Amino acid sequence: MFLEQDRKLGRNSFRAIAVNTARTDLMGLKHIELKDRILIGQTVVKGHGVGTDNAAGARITMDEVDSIVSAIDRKGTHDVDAFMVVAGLGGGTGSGGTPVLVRQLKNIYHEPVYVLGILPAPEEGKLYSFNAARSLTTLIKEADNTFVFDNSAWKNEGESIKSAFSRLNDEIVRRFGVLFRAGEMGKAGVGEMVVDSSEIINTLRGGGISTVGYAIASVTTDRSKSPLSGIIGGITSTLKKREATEEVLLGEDRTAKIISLVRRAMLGRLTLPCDFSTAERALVLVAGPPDELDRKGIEKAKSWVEENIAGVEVRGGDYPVRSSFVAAVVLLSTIGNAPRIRELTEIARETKEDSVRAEERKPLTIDEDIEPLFE
Ligand SMILES: Nc1nc2c(ncn2[C@@H]2O[C@H](COP(=O)(O)OP(=O)(O)O)[C@@H](O)[C@H]2O)c(=O)[nH]1
Ligand SMILES: [Mg+2]
Repeated sequence: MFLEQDRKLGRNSFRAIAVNTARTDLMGLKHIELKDRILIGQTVVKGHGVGTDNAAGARITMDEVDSIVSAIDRKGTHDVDAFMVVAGLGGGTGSGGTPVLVRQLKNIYHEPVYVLGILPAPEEGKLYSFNAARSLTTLIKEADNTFVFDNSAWKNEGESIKSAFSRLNDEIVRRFGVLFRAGEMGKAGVGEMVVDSSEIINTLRGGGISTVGYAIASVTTDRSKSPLSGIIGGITSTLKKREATEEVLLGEDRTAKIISLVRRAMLGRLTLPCDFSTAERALVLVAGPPDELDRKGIEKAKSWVEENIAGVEVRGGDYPVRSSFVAAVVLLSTIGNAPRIRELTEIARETKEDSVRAEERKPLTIDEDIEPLFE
């Protein structure tokens, strides 16, 4: 999805390979070349996937991690700012394989290794929650930081998780696309106070779990205009027009507009809903047409964020882009508390107890010395 956005923008911000134990999962990809799709575990599961067995996912990834790393190396790694492993954490391959790959990448490269981990919705079953809890526990130890996106917080009531994927993916790309590209922009130094990739890296250096807030506002009063694709709008422009133009910027005080937008980003739905007052560090990013990127507004918004999180380190800057929208992205790093993570831990504990009980349960046997009539 990040590659799709790259293509639409005529950029080359991301390089990616895809890894899975299931051939069908790899076949469905549209933006990754065939040679960059790595099927692992062929001798074990014959391209059928590991199902929900994340221990098998981990084992297979361990056995074949060298071929994954060579595929990454072939894409060119000399100029990357960071590595990002993107995976759903509820299944088998992503859940088990991600921590393994992260560890290997950290052993080989100097650049930070991050994860974008997607939490399953409860309707996917307890086993998915169990897998996600185990994977996250391991990731917190292995990765430099783990961004979390919670499917259950983003899917609509009554909507099936599968039918929601493309919309959810759009929400993911919209947020992380702006964040990661902003760091890249820093090198070109076009904005007044652009962020550099090192500032993103420093924001994330506490490790643990991080979450991202986002808000958007129109800069014109022309409500018929809805250019929601592009860097700010994501890929498929699923954002409702009403939602986008909810707050019309023009005519308001530019400083106040930026502050209210940043506030909206932080108080609105985060990729992982959580108590933001427990965040260690934050990064505030305001993207939009240069005329709208008010420096004082960004500084004041940063102060406001600083007052509202646990730590005192708040970095930030602007990201000038051609658009009729202004977007605020707030990265809240190393959070201390999220209800959904606690819920996952709880479900995982119950699932573990259930399976222990199942193992202890043995069917009745007579004496093992008495031979049956036939075997
Ligand atoms: N948001 C989002 N989540 C997805 C998508 N595909 C899979 N997931 C999530 O990732 C989980 C694992 O995917 P699955 O194919 O079962 O596992 P794996 O391929 O063995 O890692 C699913 O249960 C979903 O919660 C997607 O396109 N978008
Ligand atoms: Mg799969």
